[in-house]
Amino acid sequence: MSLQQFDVVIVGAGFAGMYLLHRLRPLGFSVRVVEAGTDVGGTWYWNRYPGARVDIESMQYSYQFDEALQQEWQWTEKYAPQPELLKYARHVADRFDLRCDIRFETRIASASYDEEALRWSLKAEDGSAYDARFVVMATGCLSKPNWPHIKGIGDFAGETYHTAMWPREKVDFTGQRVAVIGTGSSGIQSIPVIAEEAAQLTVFQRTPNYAIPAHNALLDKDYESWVKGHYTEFRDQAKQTPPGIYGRFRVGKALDAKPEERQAEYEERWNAGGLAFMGAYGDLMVSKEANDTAAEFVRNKIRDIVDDPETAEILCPKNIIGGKRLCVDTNYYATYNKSHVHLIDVCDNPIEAITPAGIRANGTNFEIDALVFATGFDAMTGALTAVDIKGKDNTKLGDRWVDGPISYLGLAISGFPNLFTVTGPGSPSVFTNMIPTIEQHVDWITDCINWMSKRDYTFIEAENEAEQAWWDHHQEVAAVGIKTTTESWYLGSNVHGKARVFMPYYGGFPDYCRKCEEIVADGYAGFAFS
Ligand code: N01
Repeated sequence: MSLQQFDVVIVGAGFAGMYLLHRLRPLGFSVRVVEAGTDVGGTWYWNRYPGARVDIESMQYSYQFDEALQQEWQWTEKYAPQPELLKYARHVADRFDLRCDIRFETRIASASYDEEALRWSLKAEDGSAYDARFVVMATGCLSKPNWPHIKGIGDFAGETYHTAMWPREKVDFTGQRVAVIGTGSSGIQSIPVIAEEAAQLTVFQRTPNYAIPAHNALLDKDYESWVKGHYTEFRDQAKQTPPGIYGRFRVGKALDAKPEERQAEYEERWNAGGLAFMGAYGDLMVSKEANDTAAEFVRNKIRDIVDDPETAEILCPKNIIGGKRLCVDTNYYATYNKSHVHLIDVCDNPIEAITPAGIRANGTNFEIDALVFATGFDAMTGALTAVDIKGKDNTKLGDRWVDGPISYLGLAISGFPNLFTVTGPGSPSVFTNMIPTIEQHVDWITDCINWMSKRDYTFIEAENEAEQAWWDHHQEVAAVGIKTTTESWYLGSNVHGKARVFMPYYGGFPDYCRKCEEIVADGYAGFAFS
């Protein structure tokens, strides 16, 4: 196959890749997006498991770069389900005529930087090759599935599924004995739906999780009209909050409130539902004692919902609330009241083996017909190091990051010139509403490439010192409070053998944006150009 040359090659056609293409093309750059899937949508293309839906309210989980787009699109539910999110991505691709510059069903295998030509050479698994001045990795934070380290993982003789690689056609579990391993967001969303079909459902839980009810419903038309009438203020206010989400965040301390006030506050937030529960007080992620008040509130809810006290106790998390990503559920805990749903605690005694007939755990053989891995992702770095990226001096990104990632603002990595990452490690990314965060990164990257082009610069590289200073700051911010006291995918501790380093930036979206703006105002301080 012949080599194709572009100004910019973008890897991934999710929300980041699509918006990058839309921004770069009218500026006169030749652009090619290369995507492994058969369609746009990224996360919402791959994650089709039963019950998959967004945990940010739909009215906020959308692009804001085009007023007509945000006015015309109509969500049907408070929290959009995966098929509707995919429909939205497809609508954007059609509306802005993006598909003609996207090559689908093509997985990039390697990217190497030519220090003489100051260009990247990319090769795909299908043999196609691309040459580009710039590469933008728009590969997502949660896109490389994590397969657990369990003996006999490939031995099961029945159908095996991973929530992050769900088949495109409907999977029918009717009459089947199904096992689910994993109780993170994907497990918590899929378990109640699988339980509706399966004859028997056995859930293997290593760490119990906190889930706040979604109270999902059809989208309130009056609310939709109000938001659409005030979109600018609505979006602006969202950007002033740490997670970039419109909502009520209290700065007061849980420990200063009287117990009955606290209870009322938590109750109100539980009844409203969703991630805003953690906005109840400003010290919940700072003080373990404060956190305990919210954690115990949720544990008591679990004890109220689940009929069998023993099962309820197994479901009650012992770690802090908000250490792992909070889950947003529909009927999760109540599902364990169904007589055909069983919970197996594998916290102290890990699953012994996967066998041809099923799962062996706690000395028992569980015979099943279908096995679902809801075991998450090699988050933040997995999709980047899965590509054999070689920068200056032929250094592999995987080697550079063997002790954990380091980057300048989650946007660029020293030693890897002319390569940008969208929502990379060191940026707020997964702590925020992802689409606005993606837009902020894409705007920054596009403006930077355009700025360089106007000055005839062909080389940009994050400087070592600036990168180290940012990373030190990022780690210092993470170390304040109690966030890092829980093992989680934020730290990479869910992946066997992965370095334990806190990856998303915890300083909040507003401060991060200010830092990005200051760097630009300072002539892209911390970057070298030629
Ligand atoms: O993955 P996870 P996820 N034996 O890593 C368990 C986003 N998301 O796909 O906690 C037994 O959270 C593991 O146990 P432990 C969201 O940001 C969003 O659910 O490591 N169990 C854990 O219970 C989310 O946080 C939505 O002890 C094993 C589970 O597998 C992120 O994606 C929906 C095991 C993995 O949970 C990841 O969520 C879905 C083993 N050997 C996802 N290995 C929305 O709502 C792993 N586990 C938008």
